[in-house]
Amino acid sequence: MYTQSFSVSDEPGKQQKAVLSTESPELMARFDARIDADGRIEPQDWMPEAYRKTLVRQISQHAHSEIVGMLPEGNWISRAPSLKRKAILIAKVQDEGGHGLYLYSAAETLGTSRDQMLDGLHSGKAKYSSIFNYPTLNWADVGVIGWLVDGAAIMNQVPLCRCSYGPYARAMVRVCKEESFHQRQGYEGLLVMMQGTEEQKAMVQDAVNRWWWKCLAMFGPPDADSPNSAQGMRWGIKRVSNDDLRQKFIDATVPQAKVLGVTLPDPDLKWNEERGHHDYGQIDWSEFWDTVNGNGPCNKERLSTRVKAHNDGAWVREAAIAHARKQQQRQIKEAA
Ligand code: BYC
Repeated sequence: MYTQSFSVSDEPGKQQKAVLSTESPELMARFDARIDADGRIEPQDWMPEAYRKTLVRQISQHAHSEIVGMLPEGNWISRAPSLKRKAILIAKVQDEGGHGLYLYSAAETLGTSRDQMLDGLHSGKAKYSSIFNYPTLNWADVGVIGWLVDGAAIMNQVPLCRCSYGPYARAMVRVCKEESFHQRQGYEGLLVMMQGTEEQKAMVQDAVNRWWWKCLAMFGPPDADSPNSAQGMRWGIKRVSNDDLRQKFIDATVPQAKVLGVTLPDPDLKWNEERGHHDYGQIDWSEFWDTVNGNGPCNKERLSTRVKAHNDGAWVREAAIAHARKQQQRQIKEAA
């Protein structure tokens, strides 16, 4: 199966059982008690190997999503319609790079090096969010990514601020503050376009039509088909299930679409008084899995751009290491 390079075994329960059997019952009991009391696990604390692996899998995937997520919007920096929009977009794309760095650092506290994680991404073994494998065709896509993609990301990420693993939870607090600015700048950009010409309004509607369903799929497979959810929730890594987050996102977005003056492309979308939620239509899961498995419209392009950027940046990494070595030698000399 195509999977994360650092995920637990593909054979359900196998690796976990093997590892747990070698782990001390007292340590395990102390860990479980801390989780049950809604306490935090820190890098120096003992943790079961499967918990560590699950975190590395999720945090590294999250970090990869942030840095691959810079690409679809980065394409528009040189074509932004005004200096103001260009400055906002540069700041946003730069923030995403920063989010990737916080997250790689959080994953490093679990004993996996950044080089290992990047090898996983560049070799195509590690996953990143499906959403970044679709093209950005017009300027309204930048607004819609801010409004819907960042909006979905916030919905998913706010509960992660309460994740049981301290470094991940703390990184998410800062990420969420910045994501909230990203979401607002997108929505504001779209509000301006919707007060413009008929052509501008049509661009916004077209972008909404193309991104809506992909954003719903971003939350991951339905709970019944989500192999990692039960354990992730037991460990306090995930706090809200994929389907519940998806529903919260839909309920929050429908009134925003109304204010904006766009239609969400789902004839089955309607308020259900009994459930107190919106009903919605069928998500195309086979298209989602094709994309996750490397066959979406832009997977190859995204990966080759990332690999090229990494290779082109080799001299910067070498120079930084040489500089750090020089400084260290100087400090040793001064201390002698
Ligand atoms: N895309 O058992 P499940 C951003 C995988 S970036 C690809 O439900 P889990 C932004 C899943 O990994 C936002 N793969 O898994 C940046 C698993 O495969 P593996 C990124 C997906 O972990 C720039 C398999 O499907 N956010 O905000 O319990 C500009 C079964 O799924 C996806 C995060 O990464 C997907 N959409 O739940 C703008 C949040 N969905 O790993 C915006 C952190 C599922 O077993 N991650 N898969 O091989 C999470 O919250 C959880 O990992 C997920 C999945 C909800 C995504």
